[in-house]
Amino acid sequence: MAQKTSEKKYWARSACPYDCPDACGLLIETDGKEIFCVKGDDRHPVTRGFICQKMAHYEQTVHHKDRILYPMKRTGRKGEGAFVRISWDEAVDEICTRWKALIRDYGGECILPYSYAGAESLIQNKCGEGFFNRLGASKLIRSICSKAKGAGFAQAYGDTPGIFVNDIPESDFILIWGCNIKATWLHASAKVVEARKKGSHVVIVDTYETPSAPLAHETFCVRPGSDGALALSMACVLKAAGLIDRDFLKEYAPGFEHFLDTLDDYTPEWAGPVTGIAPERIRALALAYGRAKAPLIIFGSGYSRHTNGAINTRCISALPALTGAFKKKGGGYLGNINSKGAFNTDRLTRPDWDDPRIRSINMNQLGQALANRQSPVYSLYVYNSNPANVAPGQRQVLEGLSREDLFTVVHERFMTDTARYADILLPADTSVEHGDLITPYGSLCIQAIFPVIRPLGECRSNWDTFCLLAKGMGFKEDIWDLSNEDLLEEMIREPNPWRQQWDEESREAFAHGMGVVLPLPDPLDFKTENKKIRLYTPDLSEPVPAYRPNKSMRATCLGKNDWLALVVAPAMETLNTTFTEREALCLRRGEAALKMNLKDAADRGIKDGDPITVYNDLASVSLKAKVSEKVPEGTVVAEGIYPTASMPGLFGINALLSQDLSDSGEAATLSDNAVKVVPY
Ligand SMILES: Nc1nc2c(c(=O)[nH]1)N[C@H]1C(S)=C(S)[C@@H](COP(=O)(O)OP(=O)(O)OC[C@H]3O[C@@H](n4cnc5c(=O)[nH]c(N)nc54)[C@H](O)[C@@H]3O)O[C@H]1N2
Ligand SMILES: Nc1nc2c(c(=O)[nH]1)N[C@H]1C(S)=C(S)[C@@H](COP(=O)(O)OP(=O)(O)OC[C@H]3O[C@@H](n4cnc5c(=O)[nH]c(N)nc54)[C@H](O)[C@@H]3O)O[C@H]1N2
Ligand code: SF4
Ligand SMILES: [Mo]
Repeated sequence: MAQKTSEKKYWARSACPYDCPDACGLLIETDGKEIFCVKGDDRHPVTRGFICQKMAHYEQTVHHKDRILYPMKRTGRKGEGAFVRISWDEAVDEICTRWKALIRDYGGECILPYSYAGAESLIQNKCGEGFFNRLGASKLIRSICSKAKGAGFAQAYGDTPGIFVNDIPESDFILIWGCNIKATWLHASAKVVEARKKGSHVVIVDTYETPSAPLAHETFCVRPGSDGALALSMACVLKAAGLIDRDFLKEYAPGFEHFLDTLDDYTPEWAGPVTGIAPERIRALALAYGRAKAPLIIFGSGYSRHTNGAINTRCISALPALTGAFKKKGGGYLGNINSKGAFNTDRLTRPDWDDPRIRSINMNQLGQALANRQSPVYSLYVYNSNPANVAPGQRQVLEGLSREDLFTVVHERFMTDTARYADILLPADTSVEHGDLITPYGSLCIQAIFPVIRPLGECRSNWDTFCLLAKGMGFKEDIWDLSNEDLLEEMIREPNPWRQQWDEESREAFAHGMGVVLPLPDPLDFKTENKKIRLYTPDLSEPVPAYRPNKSMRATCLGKNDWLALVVAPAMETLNTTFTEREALCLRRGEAALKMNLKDAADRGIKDGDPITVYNDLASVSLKAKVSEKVPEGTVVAEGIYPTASMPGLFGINALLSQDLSDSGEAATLSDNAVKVVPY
C-alpha cells in the first residue's frame, strides 16, 4: 500500500454491511482512493465506537491481493479455478445471449438466482429480486438462516420486535437462548456484561459451553432440538408455583387457558431425560425466571435450525407471556427485529413483476434442484452467497455445480468455492465502494452509507451489475438508468411513515450518514392482527405450543446407540465464509475440527487432535478431533465453515447436513443431523 501524506487523509463515516445483527457504525481513514484504517464510530447510538476483530482491519479485505477485479471467463475444469480476463461487454454479451436462448428453448424458470446475505445492506441485498422477477426466472426461497424462528414468532407475536438492545441492562434476569452472543452479537453481549455489573443474573441455554459461557453465571447444555421440552417444563413449574400472571394473560393472550391446561404433564422429571438437564436444575431455572422483576430472553437462531425449530420458538416465546414480562422495561424478549420497514423495498423486489405461476426453489435444497432432470435448472446466477460451501447437502451441490450443461454466473469479491465453478465470474465491489442503506436485524438503528472510494479495478455493485444485465436483455424500464447512488438518494427521499415520526434533527442526521434509532414501538403494542399474543391458535395444526422431537433426537435415540447429534456453530473469527480471505483471522481460528466429549471420544478410541472420519448416509468427512469437557455426551459440534480446499478430504462439514426443512418457515435444519465418528 502506498504511503500517503497525512494531510490528504480524512475520516469518512460508514457502517458494517455484513450479516451480523450489530451493523456497527464505522469511521474509515481514506484519501478518497484507498482506505487505510477502520475504527468504530463513537457517535453511533448502539455500537458506540467498538467493532469486532473481523472489521478492525477491513482495509486488508478491501485491498486484498486476491480481490477479483475484472470479469473473467472459465478456461479450466469446473471447480478448478482457472480463468482468463474478459471485458464487461463480453461478459454481459455472453450471459445475455445464453439466457435469451435458454428462455426461448425452456422458459425463464430454467434460470435460478441464488443469493443470501453476503451484503446485508438493503439495496445490494434485495435488488436482484426485482431483476429476476422481470426476467421470469425461478424464484428462490431464502430460508437458510432464521426463517423457522421467524415463522414461530409470526405465529405467536407477529412482527412484535421486543425490547431495544440498549435496554438489556434494565433486565434483572437474562436468558440467552441458542446464541453464541460474544461471537455473533458483540454489542448485545456488551450490554449483558453491563447488566451483570448491575446485578442481573445471566443464564445461557445452548448445546455446549460456547465461548460466551464466561458471560453467564450458568450454562444449561440441552440435547440439540429439545428446547421446547425445557421451555414447557419451565412453564409447568411456573404454573405449579403460582408464578403465572393471569391478569396479563386475560388482557393480552385470549384462549391462554387451553395452553395452561396442557402444562401439567411437562414436569421436570419428564423433561430431564429429554433435555439432558437434571430436574432440580430445570425447577430452579424456572423459579428464578418467574421471580425476576424484568426477565429477558435473548433469542439466537441456533436452537431453531431443527425440524422442530418453529414450534420450539413458540414454546420458548410463551415464557415471557406467561410471566407478563413485557410490562417491565428490559423484560420480554429480544430477537425478532426487522428494521427494513423503514424503506419501500418494493422498488427493489418488484412484487408487481412477480408471476405467481413461476416455481419457487428452496435455497436449502439447491443440490436437489440441480439434480432435477424433470424441469432442469440450466443457469445459476450467484451473488451475495457461497452455496458450494454454506448450503446443506454439499456433496449434491458440488455434483450439480459440476454439470457441463449448467451455465453458472458468479458475482463475487473473492475466489470462493462457488466462484471456482463459474462459467462467467463478475467482480463485486465492497461496502466502501458503493452507497446503501443499513437496516439491522439486531437493533432499530438505521444508517445510510455513501461511497468512500471509487470501485477498485472494474468492480461493480450488485445494483449496477443488474442494470447492465437488464440493458443486455433489452429491458426498457427507466429504473435501469438509475445509478446505485441515484437509487440510494431516491430511497432516502421517499417518505415513510416510520421515519416520518423522527424530528427534523434526526432526519438531518440520517441524511448526513449518521446512525439514527427509529421510533421504538410500545412494548405492549403486539403486532398481530388482533393486537394479542397467540398462545392458542385453533387454526394451526398445533393449536398450542407443544413438544415435538426433532430428527436427530429420534436418530440418536437418547444416546442408546452410537449415533451422535451434530451441531454446526459459528466461529468467532469469521462470518460464515466471509473474511476467510484474511490469513491472520484464519490462523487464529485454526483448522477444521469436531468438538466432542471425553467419554464419546474414549468409547471410540479417539484422543484429542486425532484425525477422525465423521459420516452418515450423505457423506464422509475428515476432521481433527477436539476432545472437550465443554461438549456434553451425545453431541458433537463443528464451529465455522472452511474452504473445501483446506479440508483433508473431498468435503466440508455441510456434506453431512441434510436438505430437510423445518416444521414451518421452510428453513434449513443445519443443526439437526446425526453422525457416526470413528478414528481416521
Ligand atoms: N463471528 C461471527 N458472527 C456472526 C456469524 C458468524 O459465523 N461468525 N454469523 C452471522 C449470522 S449468519 C447469523 S444468523 C447471526 C446469528 O447467529 P445465530 O444463529 O442466531 O446465533 P449463533 O450465535 O450463531 O447461535 C448458534 C448457537 O446455537 C446453538 N444451538 C444449535 N442447536 C441448538 C439447540 O438445539 N438448542 C440450543 N439451545 N442451542 C442450539 C449452537 O451451539 C450455537 O452456539 O450471527 C452472525 N454473526
Ligand atoms: N456449517 C455451517 N453452515 C452454515 C452456517 C454455519 O454456521 N455453519 N451458517 C448458516 C447461516 S446462518 C447462513 S446466514 C448462511 C450464510 O451463507 P452466505 O450468505 O452464502 O454467507 P457467506 O459464506 O458469508 O458468503 C457470502 C458471500 O457474499 C460475498 N459478498 C459480500 N458482499 C457482496 C456484494 O456486495 N456483492 C456480491 N455479489 N457478493 C458479495 C462474499 O464475498 C461472500 O463470498 O450459511 C449457513 N450455513
Ligand atoms: S461484523 Fe458485526 S460486530 Fe463486526 S463490525 Fe460488522 S457489525 Fe460490527
Ligand atoms: Mo445467518
